[in-house]
Amino acid sequence: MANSEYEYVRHFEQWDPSPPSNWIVVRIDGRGFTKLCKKYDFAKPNDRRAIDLMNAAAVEVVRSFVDIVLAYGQSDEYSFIFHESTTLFERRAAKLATSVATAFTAEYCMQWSTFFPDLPLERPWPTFDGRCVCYPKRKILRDYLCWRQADCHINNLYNTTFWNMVMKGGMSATDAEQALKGTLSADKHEILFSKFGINYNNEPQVYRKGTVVFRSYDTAVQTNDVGHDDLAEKQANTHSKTQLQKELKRKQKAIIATGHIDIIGNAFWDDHPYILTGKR
Ligand code: DGT
Ligand code: MG
Ligand code: MG
Ligand code: MG
Ligand code: MG
Repeated sequence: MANSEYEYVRHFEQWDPSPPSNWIVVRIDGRGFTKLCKKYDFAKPNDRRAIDLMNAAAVEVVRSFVDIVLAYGQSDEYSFIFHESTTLFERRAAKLATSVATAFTAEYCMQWSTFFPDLPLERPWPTFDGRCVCYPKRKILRDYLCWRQADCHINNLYNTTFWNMVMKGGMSATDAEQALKGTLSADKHEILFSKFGINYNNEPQVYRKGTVVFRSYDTAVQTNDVGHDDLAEKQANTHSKTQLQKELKRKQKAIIATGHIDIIGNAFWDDHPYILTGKR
């Protein structure tokens, strides 16, 4: 088709592909959630309804983007890991980040009433920003996830101690903040135990570890999941389907699992080697 005289404006657009063979992390984060949590009176330091809503939205995002191999969330943020070989949107950073952030925002708002049945969502709607970061090696991607989970731990230990000092200990926020200044992890454990009888290590895993979302190919689960029609179709199509189509179908059939698991150590990765290798 002939170009119009206006066509040249296209050249002003930025082409922003993520470099090849990099793991692409899209991290979304709630906009102004400090205010939002106050407005809707979220429980402190953790509101289980809010966390469950974040996780429900993340599960749907993982379901709808088959190239996401794992997601990790805590507080008002979620990191979605796209496989290093993804070709989605020609790996364009803005397209990936905006598509994930808007899908997450839509899910979060749609499912709000399920988790907050007595609290109608008013304007301003919760929204999430999104950014892409590329990691050229599995080791660096693992370190990225360690960073986010360590952040979850550090913040949760601080917030748990702080809010116990304020709500149970009757301290003012300023005094509690002052008292916690310069304290180490062990000091906070000690305050929680000696003053409030709380063993921090017994606090719910969901608060201490955050949430991991991934595809599970547990054979027992899968067998139940695959109906007879599907099996017949599978057999009939085995030879005509390309490897890629089969792989896609397999991913679509997988169970989207969530867990409040340690991802800093090796155990989780050793148990689920296919997540980063793609091999099963
Ligand atoms: P931003 O991201 O720059 O727009 O600013 P914020 O306000 O979203 O701040 P951010 O993302 O650094 O920190 C998350 C805020 O959300 C922080 O103030 C703690 C709050 N928050 C997250 N989850 C909970 C919860 O379960 N309960 C309560 N009370 N607050 C929470
Ligand atoms: Mg922020
Ligand atoms: Mg935020
Ligand atoms: Mg945040
Ligand atoms: Mg279009």
